[in-house]
Amino acid sequence: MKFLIINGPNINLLGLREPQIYGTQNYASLCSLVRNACKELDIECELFQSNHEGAIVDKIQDAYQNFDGIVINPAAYTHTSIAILDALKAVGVPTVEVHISDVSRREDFRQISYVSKVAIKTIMGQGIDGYRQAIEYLNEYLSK
Ligand code: CA2
Repeated sequence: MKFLIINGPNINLLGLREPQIYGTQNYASLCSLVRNACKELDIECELFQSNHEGAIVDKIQDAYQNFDGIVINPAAYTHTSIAILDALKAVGVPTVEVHISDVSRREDFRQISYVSKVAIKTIMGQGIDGYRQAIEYLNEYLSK
């Protein structure tokens, strides 16, 4: 099995500021956690981070017939991007949405998620461990 892990804008700066919201771990730690979680389940993985909406759309399109599942934290694009939603719908690859913080308890402008409309599950407020939970959920979903 092969998973694509996508992170959106500014996730590469994790750990730099706002530790009360996003924790103290940096992006390198997030990548290690993801690699270890996949290794434990014998899943191949590719990590992709971009600050550009179109680059994320391109990567989702590349996932067509190349990946069994997608874990995505679209970051701020969660709340704005119909293009990312449409790309996920177009490729039809089972997708789990992750948010490090509990967006449901934050500002009004974070209350809409376009990706939630296609995601088989959304995990939020679990810190970076949410990525492990997403990988485990996707693995169980695809193993059924
Ligand atoms: O909680 C999440 O995972 C978010 O997707 C993170 C996004 C935010 O726009 C979403 O509403 C929720 C922001 C990610 C990066 O934010 C940083 C903030 C300070 C320092 C470094 C990164």
